[in-house]
Amino acid sequence: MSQIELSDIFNVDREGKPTIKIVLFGPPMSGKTSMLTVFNALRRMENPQTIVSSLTKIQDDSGRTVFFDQGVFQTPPFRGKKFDRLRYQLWTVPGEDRHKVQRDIVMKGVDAVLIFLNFENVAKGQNESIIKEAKETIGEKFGSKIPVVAYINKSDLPAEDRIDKREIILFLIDEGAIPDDKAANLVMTGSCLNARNDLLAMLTSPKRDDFFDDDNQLSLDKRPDSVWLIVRPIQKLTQMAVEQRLEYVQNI
Ligand SMILES: Nc1nc2c(ncn2[C@@H]2O[C@H](COP(=O)(O)OP(=O)(O)O)[C@@H](O)[C@H]2O)c(=O)[nH]1
Ligand SMILES: [Mg+2]
Repeated sequence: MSQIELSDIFNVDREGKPTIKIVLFGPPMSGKTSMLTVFNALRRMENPQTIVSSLTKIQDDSGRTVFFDQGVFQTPPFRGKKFDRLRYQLWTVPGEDRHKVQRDIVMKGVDAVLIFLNFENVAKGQNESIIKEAKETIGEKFGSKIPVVAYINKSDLPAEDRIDKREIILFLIDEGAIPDDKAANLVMTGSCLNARNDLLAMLTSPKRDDFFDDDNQLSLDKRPDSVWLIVRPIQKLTQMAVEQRLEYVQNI
Protein backbone atom coordinates (compact mmCIF):
# COMPACT_ATOMS: atom_id res chain seq x y z
CA MET A 1 0.00 0.00 0.00
CA SER A 2 1.29 3.47 -0.78
CA GLN A 3 1.90 5.86 2.06
CA ILE A 4 -1.20 6.65 4.07
CA GLU A 5 -1.88 10.16 5.25
CA LEU A 6 -3.94 10.75 8.37
CA SER A 7 -6.32 12.83 6.29
CA ASP A 8 -7.09 9.70 4.23
CA ILE A 9 -8.42 7.83 7.22
CA PHE A 10 -9.87 10.46 9.54
CA ASN A 11 -12.55 13.04 9.13
CA VAL A 12 -11.11 16.43 8.34
CA ASP A 13 -12.23 19.63 9.97
CA ARG A 14 -13.08 22.90 8.22
CA GLU A 15 -9.38 23.60 7.76
CA GLY A 16 -8.81 20.21 6.15
CA LYS A 17 -6.94 18.84 9.17
CA PRO A 18 -7.46 15.23 10.29
CA THR A 19 -9.52 15.27 13.47
CA ILE A 20 -10.99 12.86 15.98
CA LYS A 21 -13.86 13.59 18.30
CA ILE A 22 -13.62 12.32 21.89
CA VAL A 23 -16.57 12.73 24.26
CA LEU A 24 -16.25 12.72 28.07
CA PHE A 25 -19.52 11.03 28.92
CA GLY A 26 -20.50 10.83 32.58
CA PRO A 27 -22.93 11.71 35.37
CA PRO A 28 -23.34 15.24 36.74
CA MET A 29 -20.73 16.47 39.24
CA SER A 30 -18.21 13.76 38.33
CA GLY A 31 -15.60 16.36 37.27
CA LYS A 32 -15.81 16.40 33.46
CA THR A 33 -15.62 20.18 33.18
CA SER A 34 -12.78 20.17 35.73
CA MET A 35 -10.87 17.61 33.66
CA LEU A 36 -11.14 19.67 30.48
CA THR A 37 -10.16 22.84 32.33
CA VAL A 38 -7.09 21.25 33.92
CA PHE A 39 -6.10 19.55 30.65
CA ASN A 40 -6.31 22.87 28.82
CA ALA A 41 -4.24 24.63 31.51
CA LEU A 42 -1.63 21.88 31.27
CA ARG A 43 -1.37 22.15 27.48
CA ARG A 44 -0.92 25.90 27.87
CA MET A 45 1.84 25.39 30.45
CA GLU A 46 3.67 22.64 28.55
CA ASN A 47 3.21 23.56 24.92
CA PRO A 48 0.73 26.24 23.82
CA GLN A 49 1.17 25.13 20.20
CA THR A 50 -0.84 22.01 20.99
CA ILE A 51 -3.95 24.16 21.59
CA VAL A 52 -5.90 24.70 18.36
CA SER A 53 -8.80 26.71 19.76
CA SER A 54 -9.66 28.06 23.15
CA LEU A 55 -12.16 26.37 25.45
CA THR A 56 -15.85 26.87 24.86
CA LYS A 57 -18.11 26.35 27.87
CA ILE A 58 -21.87 26.49 27.59
CA GLN A 59 -23.01 26.80 31.20
CA ASP A 60 -25.77 28.35 33.29
CA ASP A 61 -25.15 31.14 35.82
CA SER A 62 -24.10 28.68 38.50
CA GLY A 63 -21.37 27.16 36.32
CA ARG A 64 -23.26 23.95 35.52
CA THR A 65 -22.79 22.62 32.02
CA VAL A 66 -26.10 22.85 30.14
CA PHE A 67 -24.92 21.80 26.68
CA PHE A 68 -21.20 21.05 26.41
CA ASP A 69 -17.66 22.20 26.96
CA GLN A 70 -15.32 21.83 24.04
CA GLY A 71 -11.62 22.25 23.38
CA VAL A 72 -9.56 21.41 20.29
CA PHE A 73 -5.96 20.28 20.63
CA GLN A 74 -3.35 18.74 18.37
CA THR A 75 -0.52 16.28 18.80
CA PRO A 76 3.01 17.59 18.49
CA PRO A 77 4.46 16.84 15.00
CA PHE A 78 5.07 13.11 14.62
CA ARG A 79 8.70 12.13 14.56
CA GLY A 80 10.00 11.57 11.03
CA LYS A 81 6.98 13.53 9.78
CA LYS A 82 5.41 10.36 8.43
CA PHE A 83 2.09 11.80 9.50
CA ASP A 84 0.58 15.23 9.76
CA ARG A 85 -0.39 16.38 13.25
CA LEU A 86 -3.63 14.90 14.48
CA ARG A 87 -6.27 17.16 15.96
CA TYR A 88 -8.46 15.89 18.73
CA GLN A 89 -11.61 17.55 19.94
CA LEU A 90 -12.57 16.98 23.57
CA TRP A 91 -16.26 17.42 24.37
CA THR A 92 -18.12 17.06 27.66
CA VAL A 93 -21.84 16.49 28.13
CA PRO A 94 -24.27 17.77 30.76
CA GLY A 95 -24.92 14.77 33.02
CA GLU A 96 -28.38 15.52 34.46
CA ASP A 97 -31.24 13.28 33.31
CA ARG A 98 -33.11 16.22 31.84
CA HIS A 99 -30.27 16.96 29.41
CA LYS A 100 -30.50 13.66 27.48
CA VAL A 101 -31.28 15.47 24.22
CA GLN A 102 -28.14 17.59 24.52
CA ARG A 103 -26.08 14.44 25.17
CA ASP A 104 -27.47 12.79 22.06
CA ILE A 105 -26.49 15.83 19.98
CA VAL A 106 -22.95 15.95 21.42
CA MET A 107 -22.49 12.22 20.71
CA LYS A 108 -23.16 12.64 16.97
CA GLY A 109 -20.03 11.71 15.03
CA VAL A 110 -18.11 10.59 18.10
CA ASP A 111 -14.92 8.58 17.41
CA ALA A 112 -13.98 7.55 20.95
CA VAL A 113 -15.73 7.65 24.33
CA LEU A 114 -14.25 8.42 27.72
CA ILE A 115 -16.72 6.99 30.22
CA PHE A 116 -16.16 9.49 32.99
CA LEU A 117 -17.26 8.10 36.36
CA ASN A 118 -17.47 9.36 39.93
CA PHE A 119 -15.88 7.55 42.88
CA GLU A 120 -18.40 9.04 45.31
CA ASN A 121 -20.61 6.48 47.08
CA VAL A 122 -23.72 8.42 46.22
CA ALA A 123 -22.96 8.25 42.49
CA LYS A 124 -23.21 4.46 42.10
CA GLY A 125 -26.63 4.49 40.42
CA GLN A 126 -25.76 7.49 38.25
CA ASN A 127 -22.54 5.82 37.09
CA GLU A 128 -24.44 2.70 36.09
CA SER A 129 -27.21 4.46 34.24
CA ILE A 130 -24.80 6.62 32.27
CA ILE A 131 -22.82 3.54 31.18
CA LYS A 132 -26.06 1.96 29.95
CA GLU A 133 -27.03 5.15 28.15
CA ALA A 134 -23.65 5.37 26.39
CA LYS A 135 -24.08 1.83 25.17
CA GLU A 136 -27.63 2.48 23.96
CA THR A 137 -26.64 5.68 22.20
CA ILE A 138 -23.74 4.15 20.31
CA GLY A 139 -25.11 0.67 19.70
CA GLU A 140 -23.04 -2.26 18.50
CA LYS A 141 -19.91 -0.19 17.79
CA PHE A 142 -19.61 0.57 21.52
CA GLY A 143 -16.26 -0.70 22.78
CA SER A 144 -15.22 -2.04 19.36
CA LYS A 145 -15.26 0.26 16.33
CA ILE A 146 -15.75 3.12 18.77
CA PRO A 147 -13.11 2.59 21.45
CA VAL A 148 -13.97 3.12 25.11
CA VAL A 149 -11.80 3.92 28.09
CA ALA A 150 -13.25 4.34 31.59
CA TYR A 151 -11.89 6.81 34.10
CA ILE A 152 -13.08 7.09 37.70
CA ASN A 153 -12.52 10.55 39.15
CA LYS A 154 -12.15 11.78 42.76
CA SER A 155 -9.66 9.15 43.88
CA ASP A 156 -8.62 11.69 46.53
CA LEU A 157 -11.73 10.90 48.59
CA PRO A 158 -11.25 8.74 51.69
CA ALA A 159 -11.86 5.01 51.13
CA GLU A 160 -15.11 4.98 53.13
CA ASP A 161 -16.65 7.58 50.79
CA ARG A 162 -15.68 5.71 47.62
CA ILE A 163 -17.44 2.97 45.73
CA ASP A 164 -15.67 -0.31 45.08
CA LYS A 165 -13.62 -0.11 41.89
CA ARG A 166 -14.06 -3.84 41.24
CA GLU A 167 -17.83 -3.42 41.16
CA ILE A 168 -17.57 -0.73 38.51
CA ILE A 169 -15.20 -2.87 36.48
CA LEU A 170 -17.60 -5.82 36.55
CA PHE A 171 -20.44 -3.56 35.48
CA LEU A 172 -18.38 -2.17 32.57
CA ILE A 173 -17.52 -5.71 31.46
CA ASP A 174 -21.16 -6.85 31.71
CA GLU A 175 -22.26 -3.94 29.55
CA GLY A 176 -19.62 -4.73 26.91
CA ALA A 177 -17.82 -1.41 27.39
CA ILE A 178 -14.52 -3.10 28.25
CA PRO A 179 -13.33 -6.63 27.39
CA ASP A 180 -12.56 -8.49 30.65
CA ASP A 181 -8.95 -9.25 29.73
CA LYS A 182 -8.26 -5.55 29.16
CA ALA A 183 -9.88 -4.11 32.31
CA ALA A 184 -6.53 -3.47 33.97
CA ASN A 185 -5.48 -1.34 30.98
CA LEU A 186 -8.71 0.42 30.18
CA VAL A 187 -10.13 1.37 33.56
CA MET A 188 -8.16 4.22 35.09
CA THR A 189 -8.49 6.35 38.19
CA GLY A 190 -7.32 9.79 39.21
CA SER A 191 -8.18 13.11 40.77
CA CYS A 192 -8.70 16.33 38.86
CA LEU A 193 -8.56 18.12 42.19
CA ASN A 194 -5.07 16.82 42.99
CA ALA A 195 -3.88 17.54 39.45
CA ARG A 196 -5.16 21.09 39.62
CA ASN A 197 -3.62 21.70 43.05
CA ASP A 198 -0.25 20.29 42.00
CA LEU A 199 -0.15 22.51 38.90
CA LEU A 200 -1.12 25.56 40.95
CA ALA A 201 1.56 24.77 43.52
CA MET A 202 4.21 24.75 40.78
CA LEU A 203 2.97 28.01 39.29
CA THR A 204 3.10 29.80 42.61
CA SER A 205 6.20 28.09 44.00
CA PRO A 206 9.17 30.26 45.01
CA LYS A 207 11.18 27.61 43.10
CA ARG A 208 9.19 28.16 39.92
CA ASP A 209 12.35 28.20 37.81
CA ASP A 210 13.05 24.59 38.74
CA PHE A 211 9.91 23.54 36.88
CA PHE A 212 9.83 25.86 33.89
CA ASP A 213 12.46 26.06 31.14
CA ASP A 214 13.87 29.16 29.42
CA ASP A 215 10.76 29.48 27.22
CA ASN A 216 8.64 29.47 30.38
CA GLN A 217 7.24 26.05 29.48
CA LEU A 218 6.74 23.27 31.97
CA SER A 219 9.18 20.44 31.16
CA LEU A 220 7.60 17.03 30.67
CA ASP A 221 9.86 15.41 33.24
CA LYS A 222 8.43 17.79 35.84
CA ARG A 223 4.86 16.71 35.21
CA PRO A 224 3.44 15.57 38.58
CA ASP A 225 2.08 12.01 38.94
CA SER A 226 -1.41 13.36 39.61
CA VAL A 227 -1.29 15.08 36.21
CA TRP A 228 -0.07 11.96 34.39
CA LEU A 229 -3.13 10.19 35.77
CA ILE A 230 -5.57 12.60 34.14
CA VAL A 231 -3.68 12.76 30.83
CA ARG A 232 -3.47 8.97 30.45
CA PRO A 233 -7.11 8.26 29.56
CA ILE A 234 -7.08 10.90 26.82
CA GLN A 235 -3.76 9.72 25.45
CA LYS A 236 -4.86 6.10 25.51
CA LEU A 237 -8.12 6.85 23.69
CA THR A 238 -6.39 8.89 21.02
CA GLN A 239 -3.95 6.05 20.46
CA MET A 240 -6.77 3.47 20.31
CA ALA A 241 -8.72 5.57 17.82
CA VAL A 242 -5.65 5.83 15.56
CA GLU A 243 -4.92 2.10 15.81
CA GLN A 244 -8.54 1.26 15.15
CA ARG A 245 -8.56 3.36 11.97
CA LEU A 246 -5.23 2.02 10.74
CA GLU A 247 -6.44 -1.55 11.21
CA TYR A 248 -9.57 -0.71 9.32
CA VAL A 249 -7.72 0.62 6.25
CA GLN A 250 -5.28 -2.26 6.27
CA ASN A 251 -8.20 -4.67 6.03
CA ILE A 252 -9.77 -3.03 3.00
N1 LIG B 1 -12.88 15.75 45.64
C1 LIG B 1 -12.85 16.01 44.32
N2 LIG B 1 -13.72 16.91 43.79
C2 LIG B 1 -13.66 17.15 42.46
C3 LIG B 1 -12.72 16.50 41.62
N3 LIG B 1 -12.92 16.93 40.35
C4 LIG B 1 -13.94 17.81 40.40
N4 LIG B 1 -14.39 17.95 41.67
C5 LIG B 1 -15.50 18.80 42.16
O1 LIG B 1 -16.73 18.20 41.73
C6 LIG B 1 -17.69 19.22 41.42
C7 LIG B 1 -18.22 19.04 39.99
O2 LIG B 1 -17.19 19.27 39.07
P1 LIG B 1 -17.50 19.59 37.52
O3 LIG B 1 -16.19 19.61 36.84
O4 LIG B 1 -18.37 20.77 37.40
O5 LIG B 1 -18.32 18.25 37.12
P2 LIG B 1 -19.18 17.94 35.83
O6 LIG B 1 -20.60 18.17 36.21
O7 LIG B 1 -18.93 16.49 35.56
O8 LIG B 1 -18.73 18.82 34.71
C8 LIG B 1 -16.97 20.55 41.61
O9 LIG B 1 -17.30 21.03 42.90
C9 LIG B 1 -15.50 20.18 41.53
O10 LIG B 1 -14.68 21.06 42.26
C10 LIG B 1 -11.80 15.56 42.22
O11 LIG B 1 -10.95 14.94 41.57
N5 LIG B 1 -11.93 15.37 43.56
MG1 LIG C 1 -19.81 20.07 33.48
